[in-house]
Amino acid sequence: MSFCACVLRFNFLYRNTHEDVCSILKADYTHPSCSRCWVRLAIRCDLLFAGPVRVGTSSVHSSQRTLLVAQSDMRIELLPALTDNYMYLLIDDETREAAIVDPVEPHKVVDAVKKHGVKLTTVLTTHHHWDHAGGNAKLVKMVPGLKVYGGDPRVDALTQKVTHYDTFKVGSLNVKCLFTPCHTSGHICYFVSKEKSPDPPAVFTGDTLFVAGCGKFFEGTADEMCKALLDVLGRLPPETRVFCGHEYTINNLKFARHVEPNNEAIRKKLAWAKATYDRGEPTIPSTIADEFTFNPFMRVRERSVQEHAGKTDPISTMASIRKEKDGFRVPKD
Ligand SMILES: N[C@@H](CCC(=O)N[C@@H](CS)C(=O)NCC(=O)O)C(=O)O
Ligand SMILES: [Zn+2]
Repeated sequence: MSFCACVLRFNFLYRNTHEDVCSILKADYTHPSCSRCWVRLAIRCDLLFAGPVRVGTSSVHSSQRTLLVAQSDMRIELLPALTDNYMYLLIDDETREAAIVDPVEPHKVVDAVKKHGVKLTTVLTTHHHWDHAGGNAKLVKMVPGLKVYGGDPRVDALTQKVTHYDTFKVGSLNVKCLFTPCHTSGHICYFVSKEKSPDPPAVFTGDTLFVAGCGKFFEGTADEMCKALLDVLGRLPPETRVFCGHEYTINNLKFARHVEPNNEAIRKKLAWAKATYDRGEPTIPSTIADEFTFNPFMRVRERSVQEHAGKTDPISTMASIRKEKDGFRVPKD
C-alpha cells in the first residue's frame, strides 16, 4: 500500500494521526491499510488543502507589503508570511515591550523587532497548526527567554498554557485570552486593550474569525463556532479591530455574496477588497461591528442567511453554510 503525498503532507502540517485525518475527512479509519480509504483521502486532501500544500514553496504572499496600524498607545505591524498567513508584531509604546502573534517565519520577526528597536518578550500562539506555531521553537532559540502563550499542549515551545479569560500584560497593555475551540480544540484568541485609551482595542483571531469568514471545523462543531463568533467575539466592543490569521478576504466575500446576493455591505466590501489587493495591500484589520454586516458566519441569526441555508436556527444554519463553503468553487469575479 502506498500513502498519498497529500496525506503525508497533512500529517506533517497538522501533526495528526491517521485516525484524526480520517475522521476529519469523514473517511473510513477502521481499515488503516485499506487502499480504498487512502484513495478517498487523497481526493479529499486535494480539495481541502489547496492552500497549505503550497507552504514552503517560493510563492509570494498575496499581500506583499507590511502595514503599520498605529494608535496613540499601541502599534501593530502586519507581517505577511508563507503564502497568505499574517504574523502581527504588537508594540506597547509606553514601555517599548513587544509581542508577536503566530511567528511562523522567525527571521522576519527578528528583523521587524530590530527595525522598531523594541524588546520582544512574548509569543501569542492562536493554535497548534504548523502555519501558525511552526516557527515557535526556532524563534525561542533566536530570542532566549521568550514566554510562549497558547491554549493547547500541541503548541511548539509552549511555556504558558492559558484558558478562557486568563489575563496577562505585555508592557502596559492588557491581554485577555478568549477560548474559541472549533477550528482546533485548543484555539485561543487574544484581546488587547489599554486602560483609559481613546483608541479601539484589538483582537487577534487566528483561524477562528477571518474577515468575512471563519475557520474550518477540524476539531469542533457548529455549536462551538456559534459560541465563539456570537457569544465570545461578537460581544467584544463593536469598534474592536480584528486581526486574523490569513488573507482570505476576497474568496470569503465571494462566498458571502453567494449566500446573500442582495447584501449591499458585501458588495461594497468586495469592491474595496479587490482594489486593496490589487495595490498589494492587506485587507486587515476589520472591526467586530463591520463583520456583523458582511460575514455570513456572524450573520447566522439573520433571516436572509437562514433562508439561504433552508434552516430556522443559528446552529444548523452555521453547520449548513460551513459545509457549503467547504465545497464552494470560488468564481473568478
Ligand atoms: N486555500 C484556501 C483554504 C485553505 C484552508 O483550508 N485554510 C484553513 C486555515 S489554515 C481554513 O480554515 N480556511 C477557511 C475556509 O477555507 O473557509 C483558501 O484560500 O480559502
Ligand atoms: Zn491557518
